Amino acid sequence: MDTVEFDPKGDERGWLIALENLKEVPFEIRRVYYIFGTKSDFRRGKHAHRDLTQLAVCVAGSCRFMLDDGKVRREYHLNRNSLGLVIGPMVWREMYDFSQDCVLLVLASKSYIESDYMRDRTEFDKLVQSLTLNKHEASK
Ligand code: T46
Repeated sequence: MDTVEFDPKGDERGWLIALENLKEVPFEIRRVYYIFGTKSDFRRGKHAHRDLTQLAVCVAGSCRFMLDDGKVRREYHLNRNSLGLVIGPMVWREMYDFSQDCVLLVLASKSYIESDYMRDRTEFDKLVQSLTLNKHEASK
């Protein structure tokens, strides 16, 4: 999980930000979706993905992300359309504090597969623990 600052191209007409595969976007884009009209007192997400990388950007308005890889928990405020947030696999995410005008654009490395979602926090914590143990064993 990391933030990336895009380079807006501006002239007297206004602004443009371009995002390309393997350049600003660190993977091949397979899917695009956008989230809008979220009420400010609702939290979205509350899940992790087994094998998916995404880049999220608030192209209008703002929202906050809480990302937690089972060891480190961080909060991000996506409050400008030049700020992208890269979210790798095995990261618990929650999005909240959506402004009324928020349009959250998400670029994804894979098609939509419901079985890729882990929506149970206990299951996620167990998997993180076993992956950490396996890594530790392999490094011996
Ligand atoms: C994520 C965060 C940032 C589809 O049919 N196709 C899609 O590509 C997606 C993303 C969702 N859906 C359906 C599944 C649900 O019936 O749209 C409905 C809402 O999806 P969900 O409740 O998963 O939305 P969020 O905002 O909780 O999470 C979404 C993404 O699903 C998730 O991958 O990382 O945004």
